[in-house]
Amino acid sequence: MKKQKISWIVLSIFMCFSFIGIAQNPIIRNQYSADPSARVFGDRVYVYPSHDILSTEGKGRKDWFCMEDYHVFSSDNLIDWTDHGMIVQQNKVPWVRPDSYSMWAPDCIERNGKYYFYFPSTPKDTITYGKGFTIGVAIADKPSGPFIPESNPIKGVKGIDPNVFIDKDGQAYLYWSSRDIFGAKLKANMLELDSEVKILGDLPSKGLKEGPYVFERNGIYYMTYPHVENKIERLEYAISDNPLGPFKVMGTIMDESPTGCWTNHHSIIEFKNQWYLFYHHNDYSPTFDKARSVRADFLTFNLDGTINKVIPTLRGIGVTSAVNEIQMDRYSNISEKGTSIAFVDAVDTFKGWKTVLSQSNAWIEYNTVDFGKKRLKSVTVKALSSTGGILQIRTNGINGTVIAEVKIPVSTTWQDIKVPVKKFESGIQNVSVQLTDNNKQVEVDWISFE
Ligand code: FUB
Repeated sequence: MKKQKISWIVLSIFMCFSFIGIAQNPIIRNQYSADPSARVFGDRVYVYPSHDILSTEGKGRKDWFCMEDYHVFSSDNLIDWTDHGMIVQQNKVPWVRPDSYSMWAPDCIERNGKYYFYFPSTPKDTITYGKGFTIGVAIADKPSGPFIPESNPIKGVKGIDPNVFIDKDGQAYLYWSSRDIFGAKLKANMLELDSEVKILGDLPSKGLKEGPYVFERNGIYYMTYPHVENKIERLEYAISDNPLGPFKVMGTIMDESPTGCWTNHHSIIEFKNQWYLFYHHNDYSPTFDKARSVRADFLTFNLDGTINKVIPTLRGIGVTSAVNEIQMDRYSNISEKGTSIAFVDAVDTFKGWKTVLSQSNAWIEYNTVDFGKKRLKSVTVKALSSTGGILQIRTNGINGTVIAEVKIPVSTTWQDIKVPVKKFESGIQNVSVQLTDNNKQVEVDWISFE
């Protein structure tokens, strides 16, 4: 190995803590994460989420949000996500109470080659800044940091969930929430308000609103926000011809979580001519909704600029290479009967999920897999079965061509079973796995081609 290559590897180890390499939802798989603020900087998407941790004795409030730092993640293909490590932590910010565990939803924006990271927390000095949340800024020369926190929070701001929007004319706006949504102009230094604070009062008056996220498309300013119309939050939007309104309420972007995750919090970006919604759900922690995980799905507009409702998926975004592990449990389609999804290890949920096929013809399908041009000769299935069973693997979806038949042996431990691919279809394919026999049960962790 050349010396230059060795030093590059050493450098990468110091700069990036892990390479996640996963396309499906949730996209962040090495920790809990929430409130994703996605931004396109250069040819990469950067995601600045909150970092949920579980409170323990003396660390945060029991059964509540517990957050002590922020990481940033990035990807150039929306599949392989890099964790660039911790960028800001509560006990390194001069104005933050070092044991506040209140580093809630952040945002980041670029201006003149500097990256401004906005974050809410509770101050040490409540006489100067008052009780409750206020918002501070940390500045970096690169989107992945290092970020240097300002000594004081922004004057005149009380609340959470900062969001910054820079208009075409260069004017920057800061939005935040505290039951209602507030907005003000920012000075060119991005650190001070440059106008009166305005309550954006034309949004729904009943129920909590938070997590503002503003963007502009074809001259329409979209104010998007989680809102509690009933019991829990759903994502809604309003539009205007001005960044500070008045806004006209338009409708829902994403319905309430069907499994009751109380919060949702999102951001919307366009990347390589496709729009995306980043949001969160409590995938790794289904019984505790303060330990959340970031997801992403496609977002589309109608010709008149209205937003089509986004139905959350497990499949998520991005093209998965056939030579990587294809996690079928993050499916795009599933048979009505006989297929279910479960954690591989209910104690350590970060080990991910498995597909359980438990009756004949039960199937699962995973879309947008890139088989490339070069013939792939074999497929490996990571499977576990107490009964044994035969799986058929197809490209072109569940009604497509059977490209391999895999005999899964009886076993009490996970096995990698490799068989030849009988027929190869190149390019982007939807892959399905189907159990052929009755009275059998086969669990599949992933499949992968070579
Ligand atoms: O993550 C803590 C809080 O929960 C955020 O600030 C809100 O937007 C909600 O997601």
